[in-house]
Amino acid sequence: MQLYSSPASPFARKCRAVILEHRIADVEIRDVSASPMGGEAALNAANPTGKIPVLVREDGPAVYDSRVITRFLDAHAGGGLYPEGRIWDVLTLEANADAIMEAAVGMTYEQRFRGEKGLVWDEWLDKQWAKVARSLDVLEARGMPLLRGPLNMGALGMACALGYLDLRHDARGWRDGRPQLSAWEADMRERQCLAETAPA
Ligand SMILES: N[C@@H](CCC(=O)N[C@@H](CS)C(=O)NCC(=O)O)C(=O)O
Repeated sequence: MQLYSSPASPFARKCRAVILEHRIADVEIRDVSASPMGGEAALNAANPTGKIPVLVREDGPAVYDSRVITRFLDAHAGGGLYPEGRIWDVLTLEANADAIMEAAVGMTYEQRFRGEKGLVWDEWLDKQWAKVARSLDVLEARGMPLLRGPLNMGALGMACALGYLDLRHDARGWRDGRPQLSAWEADMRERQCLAETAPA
């Protein structure tokens, strides 16, 4: 199998982290170019929406998006990241991590692509950041037990989301006023599967 990926994508990082965490040997990472303004042909052929990540399989149709791939890979490796006893909490945490990434990646695109045209809408950027900030406040107030427990896919996804905030939106200072989340993230980034997938 091949995972269409790119080093800075937090969605693709989730999948690469699962591959490393489970030591999955039969997935090759292939870096492709993805952009809302047009990605490469092979990517569009594998996923008509032109988004990464995509898991291309020899024995079946391609699998996307990241939440489907992470679940596929976890099952492929025998499971563990989606504990049945907490499944709805874990899936909701992963969905929240993805929503943070969507808001943050959208902000990056607004600045990069619309910025080239002088069309950046600051109020829209702030409203996207508000989604991120509210999510992090909820985690700080009552999300820490699920983050700190045995490793699950929601926690892994959230670590990737926070890593992307550091990469692209560091100036917004997500750590301010969130000491528990900051300390948790500092521990998580040392895990091998996250250290080896850290965006440059
Ligand atoms: N919901 C998708 C989102 C993936 C996504 O937005 N990936 C970005 C890169 S970080 C992308 O491919 N952007 C290209 C585009 O928007 O066309 C998932 O979870 O896989």
